[in-house]
Amino acid sequence: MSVRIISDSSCDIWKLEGLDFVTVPLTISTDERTFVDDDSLDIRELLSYMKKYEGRSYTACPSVQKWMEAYEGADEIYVVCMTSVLSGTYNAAVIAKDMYLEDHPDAKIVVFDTLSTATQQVLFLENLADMVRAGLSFDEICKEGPKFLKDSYLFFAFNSLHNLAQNGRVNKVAASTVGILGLSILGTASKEGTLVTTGKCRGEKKTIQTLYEYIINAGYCGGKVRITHIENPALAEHLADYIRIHYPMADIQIYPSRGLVAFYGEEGGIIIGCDTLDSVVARAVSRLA
Ligand code: X90
Repeated sequence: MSVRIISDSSCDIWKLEGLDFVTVPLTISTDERTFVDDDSLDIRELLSYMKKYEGRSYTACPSVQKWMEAYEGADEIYVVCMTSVLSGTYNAAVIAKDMYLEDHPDAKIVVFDTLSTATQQVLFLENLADMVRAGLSFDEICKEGPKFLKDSYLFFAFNSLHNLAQNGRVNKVAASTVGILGLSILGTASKEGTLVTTGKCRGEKKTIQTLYEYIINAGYCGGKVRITHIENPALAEHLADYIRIHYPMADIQIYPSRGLVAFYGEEGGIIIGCDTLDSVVARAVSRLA
């Protein structure tokens, strides 16, 4: 029996060690060009093209057909999608599931809506991978999976919300407060799957301190931290160093973002995902199950 884990390309990772893992790309377009968010995409080129381009730019979720192609050939399929509130990705994956099952009645497919994206989606995928490696059954994983979402958090600091506002993913009032040099806007993924702005701050030091306060208030206590940056490795490293002052054993990993997140987070942006004591306990329990 073959097991496959599939995510949309907003997750920013490429591999889950030892597992069959596939990512299905979203696309980023202008009226002149389309960029597919796969391993051929050059993020630098995408960002510099977007900076110069003056017209409208937008994104599109994977088609039902693309999801069906990704399912092909596997028996037990776990699909992980970004928030269905902000993207049609989840809906397309569910329609593809129903169509795939008509032709492959013995296959098992579950589609998870992370109600988030990026680093929180990475944490979800890692937990899912752990459960698969531990040999949990399909039904057990379907039941345990969503619990991890409740106990992990995502926060971001962006220099611009222009692309989010232009595409109706954040309200224009929140977006209009940025664009002032050196000011970052901070926000989070709500438990309902929306993007919520939570404040603004000036300068790298303040940004790091505030993101650290956010994760501590959310219940972080030294476990996993995943950081995605948009062409800003220094900020990601400094944030990691700051967390390690307080939690020297913290499990931190840093990734450069892929295309979808680079487009919406914009150059210089950073996204952090963390787990909490509850998710550490949930992980231990599902391993024992
Ligand atoms: O279907 C599409 O075209 C994709 C639309 C995606 C819109 C949102 C992308 C956000 C990426 C991450 C910031 C944190 C957001 C939290 C969301 C719940 C940038």
